[in-house]
Amino acid sequence: MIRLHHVAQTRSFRVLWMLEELGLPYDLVRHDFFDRGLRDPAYLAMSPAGRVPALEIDGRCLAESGAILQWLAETRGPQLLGSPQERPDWLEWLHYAETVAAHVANLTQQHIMLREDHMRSPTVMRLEAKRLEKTLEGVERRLAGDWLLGSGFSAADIAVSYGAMIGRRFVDPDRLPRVAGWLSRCAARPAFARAADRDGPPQIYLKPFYPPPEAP
Ligand SMILES: N[C@@H](CCC(=O)N[C@@H](CS)C(=O)NCC(=O)O)C(=O)O
Repeated sequence: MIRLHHVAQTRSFRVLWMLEELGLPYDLVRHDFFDRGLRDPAYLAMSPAGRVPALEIDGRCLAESGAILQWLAETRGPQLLGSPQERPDWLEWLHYAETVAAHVANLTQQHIMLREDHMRSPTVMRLEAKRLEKTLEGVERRLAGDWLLGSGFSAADIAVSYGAMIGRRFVDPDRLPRVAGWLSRCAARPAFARAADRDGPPQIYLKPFYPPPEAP
């Protein structure tokens, strides 16, 4: 039995998509981002920081989306590990995904979670949007073919593209044509479409774009 603890539009989408790519049967447990459910002691026993994703698998519960993707690829989907020669690149991208996602998370806090204007910092919002853009420029420079690795689609694409897709709500992607093409190829995958169907109604990002505040 595999059971994914999930909130729509969050990093647990990475795992949802990976499970669909692998064609594995799984149960989905939906959580609410805005109630205190993720802080419940029973949930904290599964996910130390009370975050999603958490995956019940192989008689335990595993947190951290990067670790989960790696475990799934190593145990059930070697075709998503990239070629052996590219394993260092695969690992680099798997972790780069969190370099991207950290800025997305900060922007999400600033634009969405902090509900009152006086709680937000326009300086942080502008800075984080620039820093997110820099991480996506890094992807733009490295993308040479259809996928992050020369050997083809892998879990690295799943890991990094989640942050890039949400990141487009904070950074104008028009300046990053290779990233835009790569994201279209990701979205065209049948497993992505199945995961998107199961993701659930949007809870967090209700606008297509959240512009940075004007500089004074
Ligand atoms: N590095 C962790 C980060 C997990 C994480 O922060 N998830 C967010 C959603 S994207 C979350 O659960 N936030 C709930 C909270 O902060 O209370 C991973 O990749 O799984």
